[in-house]
Amino acid sequence: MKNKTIIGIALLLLLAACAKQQVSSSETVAETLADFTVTIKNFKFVPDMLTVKEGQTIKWVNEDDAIHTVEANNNAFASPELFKGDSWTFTFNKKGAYEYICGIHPTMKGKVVVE
Ligand SMILES: [Cu+2]
Repeated sequence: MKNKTIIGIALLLLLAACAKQQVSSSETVAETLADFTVTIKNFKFVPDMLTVKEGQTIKWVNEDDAIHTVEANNNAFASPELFKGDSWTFTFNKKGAYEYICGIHPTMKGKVVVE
């Protein structure tokens, strides 16, 4: 009886591990769908200026030890806090010019133009 319980727990753990793996692999798929990548490094957005087409997606990746965010001056988008290695994507469905900053370090600036 006790052995069966242990096997049951082991199976549950295995299932949980599989479920977790599936989530991370779908995240990988989502990441590869980004049209452009902006690297956040040394308190700078690189590149700090991008021109994209309507419907295209940009991925921001934080490579700094510091926490950063990506926040549009016109409130069109705002990322959560990005820790080292975190990434965040946003799809631009509306034409226009979007200036953005890091909400934690407002001297960090970037711009996206959507054509
Ligand atoms: Cu920052």
